[in-house]
Amino acid sequence: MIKSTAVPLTKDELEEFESIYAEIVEAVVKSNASNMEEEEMELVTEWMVKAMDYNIPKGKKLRGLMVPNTYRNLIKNPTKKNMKLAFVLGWCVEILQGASLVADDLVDQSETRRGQPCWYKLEDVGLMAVNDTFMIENLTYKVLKLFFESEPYYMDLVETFREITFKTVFGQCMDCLMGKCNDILGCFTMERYAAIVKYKTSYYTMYLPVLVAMIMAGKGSDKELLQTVEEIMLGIGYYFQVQDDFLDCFGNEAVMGKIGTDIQENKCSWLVVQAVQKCNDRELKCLLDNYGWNDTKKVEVVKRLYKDLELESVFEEYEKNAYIELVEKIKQLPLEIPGELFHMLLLTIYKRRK
Ligand code: GPP
Ligand code: MG
Ligand code: MG
Ligand code: MG
Repeated sequence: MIKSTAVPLTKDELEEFESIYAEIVEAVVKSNASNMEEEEMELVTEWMVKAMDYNIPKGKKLRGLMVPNTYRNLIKNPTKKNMKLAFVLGWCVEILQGASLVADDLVDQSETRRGQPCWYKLEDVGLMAVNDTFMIENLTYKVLKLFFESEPYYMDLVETFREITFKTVFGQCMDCLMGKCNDILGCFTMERYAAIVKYKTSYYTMYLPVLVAMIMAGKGSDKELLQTVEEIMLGIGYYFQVQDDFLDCFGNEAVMGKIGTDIQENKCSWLVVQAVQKCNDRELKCLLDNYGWNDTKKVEVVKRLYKDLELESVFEEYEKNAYIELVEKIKQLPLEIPGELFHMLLLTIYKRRK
């Protein structure tokens, strides 16, 4: 493993990033108060803050931190004001992520997230979570407006968040449609898997944070450069989702803070695609009989089959090669974009266990 020479965020900067969250909440609360004068609406603001605090700041913040990280490596000596804006922009990505996770846990029927019950699982939330996904998603645009409206690149940011969210919901739709498929051989192919991952995960997880930082840094209109960056980030995103799928079955729930549901939900997961490719006729029959049921015994049978097919070592081999391939691609990046930065981003997820 080679070390990256990119400039990481300092301890002070990490602390500043954390502390800006409270400032963002304060700004939207204040904006609510001046836009909705009815006393009753205070209850809404109270609920909003509760939904925000539960769903936004408690994650790894991998995506959010990528924004200032990227900005810092694109602009050598950023002003204090712009660095702060990069932190706020990072939180915008985290807000969108918060909304996405609330929706994802609903459709995936998950139990826990980030070490706590999923939002929709709370007694006083339930299906209100559907409205809360709209609320949290819209907060992304509220925060953009409150902090970026006077910047020349404001509309570019809005359009970018909108476009990428649109791609993500298409990916989620495809992911859920596969969950209804009972033609294992026809549905669980590598090509289909790649399409789902590109849309549901890679765009918003990997390309969005880098793209918005590039827009802030004035590098958002070089089409060729953007295409190169898109390709590399989609590659890293694919690797990220393969890890997520592997951990869904083989990860430690306590470390990850979430309990896997891919087998129960009949997901087109990397593991099932690998299994289909390795299965003999008997094993395929076993998969057909047991995959996609919310039944502990059946889930155990599938996990046993994955073990027998040695999917853990298939994953280890994949991970090793994926890293080497991605580093090779990064080395070929043009000079106007700092390759070390992408290497640093890759290292933050390499061999992750959560
Ligand atoms: C990951 O799928 C994809 C998302 C979390 C995207 C959500 C986006 C929306 C617009 C709803 P996953 O279900 O494997 O993630 P996890 O394992 O974290 O539940
Ligand atoms: Mg999920
Ligand atoms: Mg999902
Ligand atoms: Mg998953």
